[in-house]
This record gives sequence, C-alpha cells and structure tokens, in this order.
Amino acid sequence: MAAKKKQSKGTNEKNRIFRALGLKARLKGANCGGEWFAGSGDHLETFSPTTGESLARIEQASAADYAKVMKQAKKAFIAWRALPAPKRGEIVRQVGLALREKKDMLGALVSLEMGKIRTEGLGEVQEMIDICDFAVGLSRTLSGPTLQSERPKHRMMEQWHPLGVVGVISAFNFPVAVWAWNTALAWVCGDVALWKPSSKTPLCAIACQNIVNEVFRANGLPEGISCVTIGRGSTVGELLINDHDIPLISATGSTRMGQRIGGVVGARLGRSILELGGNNAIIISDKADLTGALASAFFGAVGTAGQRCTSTRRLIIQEKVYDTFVKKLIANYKRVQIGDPLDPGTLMGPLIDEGAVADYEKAIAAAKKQGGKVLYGGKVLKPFGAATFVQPTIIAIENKAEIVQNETFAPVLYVMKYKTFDQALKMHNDVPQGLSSAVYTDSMAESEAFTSYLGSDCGLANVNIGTSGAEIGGAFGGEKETGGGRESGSDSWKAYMRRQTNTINWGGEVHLAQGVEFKA
Ligand code: UN1
Repeated sequence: MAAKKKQSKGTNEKNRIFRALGLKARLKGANCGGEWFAGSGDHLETFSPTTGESLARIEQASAADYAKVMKQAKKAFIAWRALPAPKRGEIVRQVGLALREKKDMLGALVSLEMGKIRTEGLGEVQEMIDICDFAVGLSRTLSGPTLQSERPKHRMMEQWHPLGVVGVISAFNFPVAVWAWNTALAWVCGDVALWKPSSKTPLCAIACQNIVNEVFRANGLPEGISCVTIGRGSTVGELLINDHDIPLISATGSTRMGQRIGGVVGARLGRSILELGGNNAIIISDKADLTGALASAFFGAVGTAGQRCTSTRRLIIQEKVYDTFVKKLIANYKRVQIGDPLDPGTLMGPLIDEGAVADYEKAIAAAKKQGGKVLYGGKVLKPFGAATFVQPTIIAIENKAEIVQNETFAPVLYVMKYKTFDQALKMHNDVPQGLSSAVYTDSMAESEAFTSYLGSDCGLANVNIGTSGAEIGGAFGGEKETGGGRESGSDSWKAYMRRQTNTINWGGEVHLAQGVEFKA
C-alpha cells in the first residue's frame, strides 16, 4: 500500500468505538444471545474503506455453527410467540432506548466500517430507533378485519399469527438500519430473526447484536430470539436460503443475488421479501423550483457516495432548463469535500472497496464508448493511500445506452434531456428496475400524472423531494427487477405473519355455503 498521506479520524477513534460496542481485534461470527462462537477456522478480515487498514479478524460461522444457531432459534420461537404482542413491543421499546444510548458510537462505527459520512451514519441509527418506535405501536395494533358471513349466526374474521424464524440477509450499504427494519417488525410479530450480514460490514452486525443481547438478557428472555451468523454466502447463505425451517427470507442486495435467493426460496415454496437494484431518476420540469431540485439531485446522487439503493442515477431534464441546471449542479460538485467520513467537513467518503472503484471506472469507460460525455469527475483519488475514493461524476448520455440501463453502485449520475412530459415519463420507466423515483414540478397536472397509473412504475414516487432518504413510516421497496418486496412501514408487517381466516358458527345449526344441500 502507498504511504499514507493523512491520518484518518477513524484510526484515532477506533479504540473508543470498539470499547463502547464490545468489539475486539479478534472476534467470532456466531451468536444467539450468549457467548460468541465459531469453529470454521476460516477467518474474515474487515477493513476500513477510508485507509485500507485492517479493523478486525472474525472467525466465520461453519455449517455446524449454523445448525447450533438454528436449533436455538427454533426453540426460542416457541417461547417468544407465546408472549403477548404488546409485551414483545415492550422489549423492542427497550431496544430503541439502548440504541438511543449508543447512537453516537454505532453511527461512528457505520462510518468507520462502511464509509458513509458522520451525519449519514447517525441518520442510519436514527432509522433503527424510528422503526423500533413504529414497531412498539404496531405491537398493539396488529389486526385483521371482521368480515360478513353469508350464513346466519356466523362470524368471519382474520387473525395474524407469528410465522417462525425469519432470515435477514443485509447489504453493506445500510449495515444496521435494514436489519432493524426487518427484525423490529419480526419481533413484534412474534418471530425470531437470524441475520446474515454482508461480509463487508461484520462489525456493525456484531455491535448491534451486543446491544440487543443486553436488553434480552436484562429481561430474562431465552437465547435465540436474535441470532447472527457471519459467514460465507456459499456456506451460511446457502444453508439459510435452503432451510425449510425458515418460512421467510428478507434479502437486500443486487438483482443477481435476489434472482438466486428468490429462485431457491420459491422452489421450496418459502416466502421472500426482495429489495434489489434501483435505477432511480428525477424528472426536472421547466415548471420546477430549480433550487429545490438542485438540492435533492445533489443529495440523491452524491450522498452516501452513490451507494444507496435509492441513490439518484438519472436526471431527466426539460430541455429549456437543462443547461442552467447542469451548470449549477457541476458548480455544486466542484465544492464536494471528499475525505475521511468521520471528519465533520467531509461531504463524501470512500466507496466500500477497490472492487467498487473498479465498477465505477468500468461504468465510465462504457459510458464513453456508448456515446456519453463526462461533464464532471471520472477520477480515482487516494487521500489516505487506499484507492477507494472517487470523484462524483456527471455524464451526459442517452437513456437507452446499455450502461444507463444497469445499476452501478457508485456516484455516477447520467443526465439527459426531454421535450414533452410524456417523453420524460417514457424515458423514466424505460429501465429494468423500479425502486424510487421523483418529479420536480409546480404543475399539478405533471405531478398528478407522475403519481398516477400512467406515471412512474416505481415502488416509491415522490413529488418535489428526491429519490433517496425515505422515511420508515412508508412501505419501502420496488417493482420489476427491484424484486417486489416491501419492508419497513405501513402494512409491510403482514409478510412477517401467518394469516388465518376464521369462520365461527355461534348459532348451532349447520349451514353450508353457496346454498349447497347435503343431507342423508
Ligand atoms: C438501501 O439503500 O438499501 O431511502 C436503503 C433511503 C434509506 C434506505 C435505503 N432510508 O435512502
């Protein structure tokens, strides 16, 4: 590695963060509430994306460790589902309090291990706190309707029961929040959760598990309600998705990964919640408040170094305002402070690793070949020696170019022009993915068209706000290659429960439905 030019804040703060969150230089990758264990002999090393320095070595979970965890999880489910839902909610309330206490250090760990800037690391922990609060309320309102029976003196109703062990597979880019979205809901629904985090961010998972373990222990609850296995996709991942004892797998990651998981889980008729790739665009109309559009496009494309599944990848701009808008955007890009994510002055941290940088470079080369013109950026930077930093990049290109049709998990923004709003809508939907979308306009007709059945085909469609940074209260997820799953707010909880329709005869006489007569 090249000599370090600067000392990162993370190097100085690492010990403080580790101490606060129960982390050490050597760790083990399996846990269901008690001691951490692992016996694979196979070690995973986790690195700071900022400096490239090693943060810790973790012995990964083996197949035998997985079996031990699952045994405990299945046992715990029997006890946990018997607790009334509001009592489960009380535990989740305490998890929310514990997260509030550790917010600062857990947020810093997210920045240290994943590379997002301080305010975004803290924001991610806030999402965890918010979903806990949401789940607490939910624990008293998980409800089904009473329906009208066609038979006299009968009542029909729906109930929702706990489902079982829920498998959660999470990605590096939201190393703590997406787990919390799934797990907080699963818990109040009476399920237990087994988490397989990304191998790029195992420390975040260990820290979260340490926090919840204390809460479960203090309440005298059995081990196994919260479980983690850190391990290879080819061992732990495959065991998890093939396991008939796991009725639901919730997975966040690439479309390719989702195709594999959806296929395997579908073949065993399990249920999956898939939250996969996006190709999120903002349509910027000539009738828009361009100052607001600029702020939203800037955050959407540069925030988290373009590594959100909701990151803005495309701007579809009305031709009359295109030049002015792009010029202003470039001026903003020039002011982006790139550097240590833990430094308060930094606006953009590193990409997760050198592989991500290679994808960034490949995308730019492909865009150039396919008729694109780099308007800003395109360079790899090494402020601390590791080649994990890049310039945020703007490329003028056609929507139909092959590279634009694919998600590149990096701060590369494609800009394009439109004449009519119908054209903009067509371009907008003309990609294989369907996660998040936005329009900037003050025209009611355009705004209504965008959110109508003729408009955006995405799971999230916003007006006068950007594509990223969704609140937890809404259902989160998207259509087409995004996978169709919904997590987080609204009625997403229903996927974590078993629905039961009950018909109750309180009149004594037997009446067959549909008027059928059946008497000897
Ligand atoms: C993700 O990138 O996988 O809407 C999740 C957002 C965040 C969640 C992103 N609340 O950008």
